[in-house]
Amino acid sequence: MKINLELPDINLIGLQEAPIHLSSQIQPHGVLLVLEEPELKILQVSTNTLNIFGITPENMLQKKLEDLLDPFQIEKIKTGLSGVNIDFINPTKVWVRKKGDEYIVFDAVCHCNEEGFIIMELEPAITQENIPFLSFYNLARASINKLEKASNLHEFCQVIVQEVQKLTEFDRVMLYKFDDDEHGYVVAEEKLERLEPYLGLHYPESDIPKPARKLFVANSIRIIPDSSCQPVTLFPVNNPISDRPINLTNSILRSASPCHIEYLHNMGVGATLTISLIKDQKLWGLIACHHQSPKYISYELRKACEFLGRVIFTEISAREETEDYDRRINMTHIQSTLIEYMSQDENFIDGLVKNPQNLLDLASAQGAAVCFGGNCTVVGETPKKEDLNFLVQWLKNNVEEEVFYTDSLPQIYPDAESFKNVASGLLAIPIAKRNYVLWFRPEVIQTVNWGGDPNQAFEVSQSEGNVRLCPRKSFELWKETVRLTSLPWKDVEVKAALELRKAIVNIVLRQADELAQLAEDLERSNADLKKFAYIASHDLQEPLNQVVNYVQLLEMRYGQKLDKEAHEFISYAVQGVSLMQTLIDDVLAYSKVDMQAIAFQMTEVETVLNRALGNLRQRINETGATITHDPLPIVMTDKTQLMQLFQNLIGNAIKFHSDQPPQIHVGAERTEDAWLFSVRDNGIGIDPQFSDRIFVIFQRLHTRDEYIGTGMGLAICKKIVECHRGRIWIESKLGGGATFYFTIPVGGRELERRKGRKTQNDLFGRGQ
Ligand code: BLA
Repeated sequence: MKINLELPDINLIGLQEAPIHLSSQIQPHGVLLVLEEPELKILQVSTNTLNIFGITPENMLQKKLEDLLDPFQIEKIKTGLSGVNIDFINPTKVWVRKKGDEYIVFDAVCHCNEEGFIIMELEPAITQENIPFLSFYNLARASINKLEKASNLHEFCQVIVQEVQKLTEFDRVMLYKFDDDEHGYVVAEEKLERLEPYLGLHYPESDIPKPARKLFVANSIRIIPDSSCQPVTLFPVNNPISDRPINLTNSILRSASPCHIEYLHNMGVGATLTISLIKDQKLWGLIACHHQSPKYISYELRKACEFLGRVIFTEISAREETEDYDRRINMTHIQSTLIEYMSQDENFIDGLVKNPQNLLDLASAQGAAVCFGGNCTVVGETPKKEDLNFLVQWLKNNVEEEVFYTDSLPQIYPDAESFKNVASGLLAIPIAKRNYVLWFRPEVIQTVNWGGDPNQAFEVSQSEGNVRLCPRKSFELWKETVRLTSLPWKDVEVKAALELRKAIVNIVLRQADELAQLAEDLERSNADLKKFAYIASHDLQEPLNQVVNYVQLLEMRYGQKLDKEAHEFISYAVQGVSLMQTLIDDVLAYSKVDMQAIAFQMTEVETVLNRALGNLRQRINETGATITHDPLPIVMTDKTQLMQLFQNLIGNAIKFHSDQPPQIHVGAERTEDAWLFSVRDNGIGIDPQFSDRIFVIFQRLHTRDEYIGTGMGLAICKKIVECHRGRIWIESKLGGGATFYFTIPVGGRELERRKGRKTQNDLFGRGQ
């Protein structure tokens, strides 16, 4: 809560969080004794003993408990103290002789405090009998029957306050619930008609400071029977053994802090009874009872209320959980649909945004954006793209958590004011630092009804060097309109976003894994191929040579003795061997084309082409081929591979000539980011349906009888082009000649970027 104070150097937190359990003061309607085990020696006593017992506090300190109570009661108390649960003897009726035959009956309640001292508190008994448990039960049962009939949570809360009001007859009974930010509001109220209603009013966090909340978790019922009473101090003030104030956390008589007493006076309250409602070890809310005048109720009745509080609260929790459960089931359904789509799609972002409604419903948002790699894909109502980019930048610099959310973005990121209509609320999950999934909620102008001005929840007063807090005087309805604020993000929604984050991270990781696996497989198959090529060239070459040598020997030595058919067979064998040799060479050539092995350098294409033509000279002459070309550029390539590429393509064009002498033209054309080369011929062409097959390793469209060759040439071409990050394809018609196209990107991406920068420098002048 915002507090406007002009006293910056005052330790507000210290004042708000004063240790109220160490007050050393109690309410005067009872007597408190601090006892030391095992003899139950009296160490401290409240200073009202003279009034109540007729014994001065000083005299009390000379005594043991057995000097005060009769042996039967002492026995009972000692048994209780040595038992498992001290509460079994609470309360014990005890008779203390005041004078002569005058006895006073008390309800004695004992507990052992944190420091190991026994604290016995005596409250005047209303009846002399112990109220049997059954009456307790009957009181509670009637209420529980009614509660079972309540159909919803709201009605249920209303029945609770009605029943507690009937049991206790307090003027006003409220069910007060804490919100996530610790302020609270009245969700149900039963009151005398003439009192002004507090139902629906909100109260600032500071009305019930942290230490008070902590006490309420430990000690779940508390009574202030007379807010105007004068508290009494303990004697001595400090515990004589520890030399410190005694810890009164679980005391029932502990005096309320003066600040709270003032608060009650300002509110016109004479007595209060407060029952805590605890869920998962946290204070969920309170049943707060007010009476305008002093009012005392017995320990038993208080216990009955506490019991009722516990039982009914189990029911509240169960009902809350059912509502939560239904919401969670729905969430889980939405989540799993999203995750399913995401993992089916190659690009998980498509999976997310393909399902706009689910993405929005997951966080009950009106807009969402998936920002990945500098690109934002949006669904529903979102800020404009430029605004999103700045917002993402801001998140990058300011958010480290796995999830970030606010219901008032403009307050922490002022630029958001311009798009408050769509994004006053933001929920964001960062993925791998630079990427985000964002959800947005519009501004909702809410009017919050406060019990008094929350910005002036209290004042700091200074008098005679004493600084203290005073609660506000007015609790009148005070309306605060909350602007630049969206509906708050609920816990379930934040959790759902976190779950989605986990799923996305998993998918991204899995895809990265798959890519790495693919790369690894590829590397392995390349390595296998290289190994094979090595073996082929060395180990196979030798037996092959042997075959050739012996066949030739056979021909030389026995040539005359062999008939014509035998000569024919020998020539087939030689042909086979030479084909096999070409095959081996080709596989070796193929395996050498390797991304890693590429040596990029500035290459004059014309020189390279001439070298290829040189290698093909004999076949050019044999076929009478003419080869022309466009002016050729200088490009970044691997010279040897480019030469091989031209040699294969032109060799191919010569091989598949028609009945005309081959006419081949090498073209070169600059496109935006590459050189486009072409090799056009007037040969037999191919049926377009085979356009892709021809580039596959060992694929042949013709038999060896028609055209010799291994079917490796074009596969090698394809690999060379791809190693240069280019593309290769053919355009052809059967009988209509063919044109092979391939591209060589200009200098690779890196070079392109460097060049771009240089041009800019040139434009704007260097050194600026
Ligand atoms: C305690 N304040 C409380 C309690 C309630 C409230 C319910 C505990 C009940 C009790 O011990 O009686 C507040 N009571 C409310 C509210 C409603 C209500 C919000 O009926 C709404 C209908 N309080 C202040 C300031 C201080 C402060 C400025 O406003 C000073 C720091 C203190 N409140 C304060 C303290 C206690 C308290 C110290 C604990 C009292 C104690 O047990 O000693």
